[in-house]
Amino acid sequence: SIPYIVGSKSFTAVAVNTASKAGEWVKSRLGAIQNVNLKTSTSDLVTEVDKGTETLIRNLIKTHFPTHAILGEEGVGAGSTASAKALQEMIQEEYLWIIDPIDGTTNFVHGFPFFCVSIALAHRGEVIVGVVYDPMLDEMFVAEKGKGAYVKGHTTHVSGEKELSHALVATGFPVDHTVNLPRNMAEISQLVAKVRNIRSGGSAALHLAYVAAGRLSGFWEHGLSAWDIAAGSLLVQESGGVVTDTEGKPFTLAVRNVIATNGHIHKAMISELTEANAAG
Ligand code: 2AM
Ligand code: CA
Ligand code: CA
Ligand code: CA
Repeated sequence: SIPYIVGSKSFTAVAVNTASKAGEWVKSRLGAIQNVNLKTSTSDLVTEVDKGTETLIRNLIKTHFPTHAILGEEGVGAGSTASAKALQEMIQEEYLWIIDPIDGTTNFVHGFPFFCVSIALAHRGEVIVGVVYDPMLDEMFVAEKGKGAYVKGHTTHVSGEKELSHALVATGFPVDHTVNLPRNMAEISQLVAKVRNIRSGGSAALHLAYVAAGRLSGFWEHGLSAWDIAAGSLLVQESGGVVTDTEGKPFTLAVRNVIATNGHIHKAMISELTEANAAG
């Protein structure tokens, strides 16, 4: 079994404390951003707060676990996702922290209060701790592999809707306008008439936390990276939900196109997505 405690330091305690400090910092910078830079397009933003917060998180993790590897969005070359090869190498590491200092940067820049800090710890490619922290609502979502998930002292459970017609689902509009956006549009057209409604809040990690907490019945998005989904995937699984790729293949950290649901609507959602793509 995996040791959750090394010396006196619990992995989960370090993840939670780090996310808390990072989230407080991000919140304190809301409305005080100095520089917004474009990465790949006018929809792909980064601020000095993203970079500073990633440095803060890296330093705190290194203080406690100097031998652990760290993969973070802003530590990778500008505008790039970690190459498949680099990711495959990194997930061999015994312990790999996977961090997104601000998930929902566009929201952060515009003052739309839906963004979070995402911190996960993977043991040889399997996520064992996942923490998503929303500093605006002061909600710390925490999951430990095999031990469940909780927020503010309450165990989280996915929602109970069994029919698509009763489901509230979310998606994210892809920044990549070539392949992923047309596909996503076809899927939205297909699903919007089948489900109760669709939301797009702009933070994949927070959407996953909301599936875990039963506030959304499901979520899917194309073109995501490991740091968007590492923590949130464990939250959903430990809350009784299901996470796969959009074709239904098992979840790994290398999956780009993700669907997470309460389990009951998983097959039905995948078949609607498949139908949308066949028609498109
Ligand atoms: P970010 O805010 O950390 O960049 C919104 O649909 C989701 O997509 C967010 O989780 C956002 O993460 C992510 N995202 C933003 N730009 C992206 C890009 N260029 N490629 C992939 N995902 C991106
Ligand atoms: Ca980004
Ligand atoms: Ca992200
Ligand atoms: Ca980010």
